[in-house]
Amino acid sequence: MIDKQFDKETFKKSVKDNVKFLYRRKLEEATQEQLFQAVSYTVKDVIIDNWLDTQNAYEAQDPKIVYYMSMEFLMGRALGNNLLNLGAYGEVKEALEELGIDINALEDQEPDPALGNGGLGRLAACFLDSLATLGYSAYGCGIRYRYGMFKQEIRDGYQVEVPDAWLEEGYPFELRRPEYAKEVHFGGYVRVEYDQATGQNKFIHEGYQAVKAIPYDMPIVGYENNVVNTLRIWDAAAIEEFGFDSFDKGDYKKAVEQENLAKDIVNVLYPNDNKMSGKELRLKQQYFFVSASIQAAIEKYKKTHDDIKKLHEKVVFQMNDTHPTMAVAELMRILMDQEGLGWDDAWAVTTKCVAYTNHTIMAEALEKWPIELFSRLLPRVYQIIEEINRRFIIEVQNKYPGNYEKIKKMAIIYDGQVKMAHLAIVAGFSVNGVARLHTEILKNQELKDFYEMMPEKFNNKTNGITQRRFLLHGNQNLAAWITDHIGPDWITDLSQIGKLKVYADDEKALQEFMNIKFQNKQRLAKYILEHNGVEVDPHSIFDVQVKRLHEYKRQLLNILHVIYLYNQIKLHPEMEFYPRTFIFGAKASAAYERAKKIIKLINCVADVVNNDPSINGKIKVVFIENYRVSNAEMIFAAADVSEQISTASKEASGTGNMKFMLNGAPTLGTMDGANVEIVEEVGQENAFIFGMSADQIINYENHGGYDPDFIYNTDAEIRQVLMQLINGTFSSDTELFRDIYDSLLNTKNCSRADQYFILGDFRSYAEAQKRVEAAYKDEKKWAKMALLNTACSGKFSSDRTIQEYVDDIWHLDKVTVTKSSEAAEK
Ligand code: HBZ
Repeated sequence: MIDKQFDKETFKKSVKDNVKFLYRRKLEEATQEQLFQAVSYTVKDVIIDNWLDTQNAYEAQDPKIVYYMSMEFLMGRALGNNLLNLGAYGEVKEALEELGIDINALEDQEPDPALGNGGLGRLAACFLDSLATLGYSAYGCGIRYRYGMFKQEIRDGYQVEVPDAWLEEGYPFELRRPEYAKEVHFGGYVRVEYDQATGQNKFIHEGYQAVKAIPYDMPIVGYENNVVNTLRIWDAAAIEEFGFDSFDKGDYKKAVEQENLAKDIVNVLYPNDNKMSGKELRLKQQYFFVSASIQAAIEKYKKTHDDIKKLHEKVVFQMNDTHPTMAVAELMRILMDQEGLGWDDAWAVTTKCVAYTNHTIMAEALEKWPIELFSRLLPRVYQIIEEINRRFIIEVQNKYPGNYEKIKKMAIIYDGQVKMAHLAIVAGFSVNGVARLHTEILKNQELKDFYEMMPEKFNNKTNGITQRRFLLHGNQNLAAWITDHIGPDWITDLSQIGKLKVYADDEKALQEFMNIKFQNKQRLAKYILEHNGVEVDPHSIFDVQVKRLHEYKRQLLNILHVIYLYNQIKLHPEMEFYPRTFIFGAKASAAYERAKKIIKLINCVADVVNNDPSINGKIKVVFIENYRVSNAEMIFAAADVSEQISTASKEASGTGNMKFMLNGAPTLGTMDGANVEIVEEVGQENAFIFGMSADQIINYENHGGYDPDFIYNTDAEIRQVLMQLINGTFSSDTELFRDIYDSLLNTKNCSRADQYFILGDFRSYAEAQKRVEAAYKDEKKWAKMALLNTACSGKFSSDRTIQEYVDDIWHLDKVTVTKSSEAAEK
């Protein structure tokens, strides 16, 4: 059992003291924001003791460290999660009640640190939680964006992006560490000098612009194990503070330039999901955090180790997609230019230190940088990549003599571009996909040539999620119920949740399980009423699709099907129809016009359907504004149906699908990503699967033959739905949705009609939806299905995923942290 972290009375006193010293106020006078800050500081004090103990334990035990390099960490709120992981949530809740403070209201004060777009960033956050809980030494390495993911407002049905100034009030769970600042260099040129002494060339980078990288550390609290790891995110500052002496020296312009360069780099997260942004600033961001992180890692290593050639024994860099791939060249640069290793030694170390995770096969997401831009911004790094490429091409030639096709397809630099994935694969000792199907597609399609040449590197690591945030915190009633029935072990070992299977036919248990779901639906209904002004019936089926908006995720299929149902009900008012609430939540990338139009369409359909008295409220459509981690927790807990309807082969894994399953919502989905493994765990009979398979889709893509116009011409009901996009049914502006309509058919404007097979899968989807309705009507059957989804979700914990990364890729040492007597006395 964990040491007691909080004494209630001490805690209360500390909160009062903080209010006094921070704000010169009495508790009763403090605002909610001030209370949030004061409580958070009290919690941080306790965390800091554990943080120090963890550092001591790591110093004593010298474990291997993983550096999880990611442009994104979508952390969600910290206060509640930290309290839970400290094992202090209950006590603190009581202590706050005694002070007249409601812990939920306090938690709602916290901004969501939204330093990520979607799945990739949230995965990184789940991984950090699992690493700390399992007792592995890990750093998250990223960027402290001043503005994270934009806040989404819906005005007149349109998405409007509002800046997310998450740092405005001061973020209590971070620690500025200026003593660990690093310099990062951009631009300039490389001068080559022959070194008499060594007989080697020296490469000297000159004429560069320097930026200072200042780390901010956020604590990552393990679950009741005293471990506190670190998320280290870098802020940028000008090297020389802009000052009056700059005027004197006439360096005014230079000083301003430096200041601006620094400000720009960390200003904002690019809001793209699954799409590359070819902006110079993005490349700067990448190098900025990679260089600072690698410098810090090497510095730390050298404090206690002398042989840099053994770096890989203590350090591994995991690259979260290709965004940090510059780590390869940066590590080579430091090993050669600063540590004095020759190419072969540096390469031997680098290729044992870096590993790469691929998260997508979407062509538009694959990173390619023009060599002109790359070499101008990072001349030395580019030079190193050229040399890696030169040597790799020789290897390819040796393996496939005379086969120039191979070089064309596999080169790191080709057609005037640097291909980051190729660099990551060539240098990485491990290449992994994020679900079994995805990894198979990588091996057999996208990265086939690489797989054939180096099969030993390829492996699968099916994604996972942390049950501590998405059940223990997000669904506290269900969590308590589960613990009552099977004990608390599931919290750190989700495979234990399988013990719930014995309740699958226990009527009382099923009743209780569904009662909790109903309460969660009431909570969400209240939120919807407050935020959307729409009344929804918690007895209706809550059918939910929440995720980034992207054509491949097919929110359009969902809303077109809603239109189809609406038409059916209007045509046959007497037909039996179980009331349904279709809930959407999605941010669209700010520049993704069609995605934004789909949001407008959903809202226009909602307007018409929700206000048509003739359908008796049988269908409601709700678009939840500003979908993010904090409201996601509540949404998963309240969902009946989990919409996972991507075009097969396109969704690498999905992780929302796992969060719904954990919370007892069966999947309505295609055989894509991790859905395949979800169905394998829960059984076909407890999911609603439809649509073309990945093989069929890939086959169509490779050979043509798919003709949406045929479906349009032969299926009158589908045709009616499409016509309604352009005949004024949902907007008096008949041209508003013309682009969406055109995208589905072979019109002159469209090169690939219905690229995501929406019409192709429509009937199959509608039929699966019918099965959902039939199953839901049978209350007992549904309850059993829902409970079995929770009970079979054991595989999808990020604890399992992380243990696989540790066993197969990272080979980390497990550490135990005991509380020091000094901290325990407090
Ligand atoms: O990574 C997602 C995949 O789409 C999803 O299937 C998977 O579950 C998840 C975790 O593995 N990918 C992303 O979220 N990708 C991005 O957000 C992204 C952001 C910027 C880019 C490219 C991709 O330049």
